[in-house]
Amino acid sequence: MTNPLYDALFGRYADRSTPFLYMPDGTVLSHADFLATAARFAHVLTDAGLAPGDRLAAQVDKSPEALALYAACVQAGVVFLPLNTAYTTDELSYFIEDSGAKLMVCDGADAAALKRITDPLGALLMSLNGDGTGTLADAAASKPATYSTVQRSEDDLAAFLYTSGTTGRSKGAMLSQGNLLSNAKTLVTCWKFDASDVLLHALPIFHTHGLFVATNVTLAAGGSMIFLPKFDPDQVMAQLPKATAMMGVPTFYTRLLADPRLTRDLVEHMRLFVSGSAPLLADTHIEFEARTGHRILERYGMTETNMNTSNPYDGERRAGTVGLPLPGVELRITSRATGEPVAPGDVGQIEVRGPNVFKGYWKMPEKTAAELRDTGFFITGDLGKVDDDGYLHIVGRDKDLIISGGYNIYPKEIELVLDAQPGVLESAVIGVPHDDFGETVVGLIVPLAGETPDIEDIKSATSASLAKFKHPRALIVVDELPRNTMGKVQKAVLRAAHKDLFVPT
Ligand code: MLC
Ligand code: AMP
Repeated sequence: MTNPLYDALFGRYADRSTPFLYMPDGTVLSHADFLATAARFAHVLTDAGLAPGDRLAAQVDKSPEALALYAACVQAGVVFLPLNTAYTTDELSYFIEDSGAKLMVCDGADAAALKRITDPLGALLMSLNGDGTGTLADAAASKPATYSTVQRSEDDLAAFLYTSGTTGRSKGAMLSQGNLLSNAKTLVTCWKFDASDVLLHALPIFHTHGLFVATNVTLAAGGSMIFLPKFDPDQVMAQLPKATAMMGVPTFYTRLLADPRLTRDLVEHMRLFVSGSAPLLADTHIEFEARTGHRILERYGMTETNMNTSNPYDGERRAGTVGLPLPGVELRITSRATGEPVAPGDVGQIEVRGPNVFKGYWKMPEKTAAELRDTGFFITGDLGKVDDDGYLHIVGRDKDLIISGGYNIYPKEIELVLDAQPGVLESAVIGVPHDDFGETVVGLIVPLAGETPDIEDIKSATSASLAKFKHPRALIVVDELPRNTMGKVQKAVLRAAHKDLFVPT
């Protein structure tokens, strides 16, 4: 039986007692122990009636068991749908229903609230807590430590990751085994990962960066990870001496730089620092090199495509650029009007094609057709240009998107909530520069004639329905929104007017 993703990432380590996860409390989990847990979980999934191709949604704290659930899904051929732990019950309800998930795995503390959603949808519910306990773990305890891996091909789906959209409705990006595997193999080669690597892992494991880049690359190389629950500067400083590589969003690097404990001595032994998910300011790149002697390797990717470009491991890592197309990835810059390539060096839409590009959006053929051309090129929604040496510079976004601390936030989703509040005529949500998160959310509210909206009530309403990272950090009441002759809100004007709100002047 073959299952390309399982075989490459997990199967070959099943009987190895080599270290896989170093936990902050000093415990070490071997590859074999990790895979035994995954196999037991796979039995639970199969016994619960999940067949290959069924979806399993998981909103669980980061833990070895949470990662084993991913491995279990790959082994049982189940499509893994990880969800941000910050999502509210309102948000989760959409993902469970839209994906048609057959099983939802959540923290025990949320089970009662989620049962009210899963029951009417006919989905099963199990719990897995941050300490590895829960009804899933209970059911797994009596299962065998080996599982007969389900046969899959590279075309079969391995995961759904939901990404928000400009309409406010999230889209499930369908990722195949081949998408994930091709990218993992490419990155192992390009970034020279091997079994001696110890990756400092402080990212969440419900997004591309923490799961499909950091984890898959480590697994594909046979290496190990220092598995931290989150980015905590004290833990990171304590663990850096034991690591060979780290991957992070730019906020990790600005926070490290703000800490006097980051010294050349502390990280001299490190092999690699990678940044992505949001723009790394050239200043951060330069300051990091001056302090540590390391040039951060910046790369560019997205949920739908995994990684597209990377600065070179050996060649020049150029600050302010996201490097060169990865092997196997074709990149072109096109005109928005014609869809044809622009002149060399000109700015246009960034399009990519390759084995890394997803299979489309779940049950959304029109959205898929709008972004994924028949030729296989995916229109990323990012704007960029390629310089004379082939390095890609991202110069902006053609999509109304805010990236805060590496999390994507689509203004439309917040505007829909603000517009529905009493006393509100309309709203506009923008991203403004923020010295810690890169960008942060600001909401502009136009009241209905003669009314004074209650800002505290509006904040409570956004808290109830939207994940915390999406909450506007400022809500500003304005008389009207600037519009162009077509009647479209001029967000650039608003961004310029409020650009200094969250950066020290
Ligand atoms: C947490 N908060 C955020 C936030 N993260 N608010 C805005 N943006 C964020 N990213 C909230 C918290 O709930 C808290 O609210 C307050 O902000 C301050 O919290 P904090 O303690 O400073 O945050 P922290 O827990 O330290 O988290 C910050 C962070 C984290 C940057 C470490 O957000 C993070 O790990 N980001 C990584 C995201 C990621 O993995 N992106 C990859 C996507 S994949 P309060 O009210 O309680 O104070 C992708 C493709 C690709 O993009 O190319 O990789
Ligand atoms: P996501 O949908 O969460 O996968 O986010 C993908 C988006 O993050 C991309 O379309 C880019 O806008 C942005 N992104 C990822 N990496 C970088 C980077 N290195 N520089 C600038 N933007 C990036």
